[in-house]
Amino acid sequence: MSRTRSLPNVLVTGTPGTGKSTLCSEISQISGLEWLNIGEIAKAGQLYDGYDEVLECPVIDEDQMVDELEDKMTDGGKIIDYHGCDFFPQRWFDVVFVLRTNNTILYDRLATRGYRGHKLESNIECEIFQTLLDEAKESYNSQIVYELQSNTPDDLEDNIEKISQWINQWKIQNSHQ
Ligand code: DAT
Repeated sequence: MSRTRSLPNVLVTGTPGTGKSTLCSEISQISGLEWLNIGEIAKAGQLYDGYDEVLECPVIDEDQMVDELEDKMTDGGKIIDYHGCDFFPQRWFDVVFVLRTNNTILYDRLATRGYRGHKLESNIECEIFQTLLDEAKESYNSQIVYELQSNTPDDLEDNIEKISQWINQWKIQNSHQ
């Protein structure tokens, strides 16, 4: 599938608060990949299918979201971030990065964001049980899934560097096609 793309498609996943949007925004500016923010796309198109009482957030209509993104993903050159990944077609992505954050740091970030009670606890449990890492490994070829620590500004810089290098390497390897 990637043979038809002149630029790769990158997925960044992880528990809410691990730094996905921060990282994607930076990568998008540096690499020229177009950042597709799933939360904003869902809101703009009202692509919802109910409400999650525990996580206190609307539930995305996964089939509608996949239909909405299909053509853009086929073109390549996209970076997507979302706190879930099992409903995206495997063929869409050339690489998957899973952000991981220390529980106490994540707790502070989510509390600052205004998360409380069940919502806060559920998200911390999601990180403790490495739910998104397991989901990514089950949904994609484990050879394209990379775990990245996302605790400090230094980690952010390292991750920007690693992903930029990965994109450059992909371009070199695919330039003959
Ligand atoms: P997400 O998109 O995964 O929900 P975010 O990008 O909104 O997360 O980041 C949550 C908060 O944490 C935000 O205030 C920015 C901060 N942050 C993100 N990555 C960080 C890092 N590596 N070091 C320190 N703070 C970080």
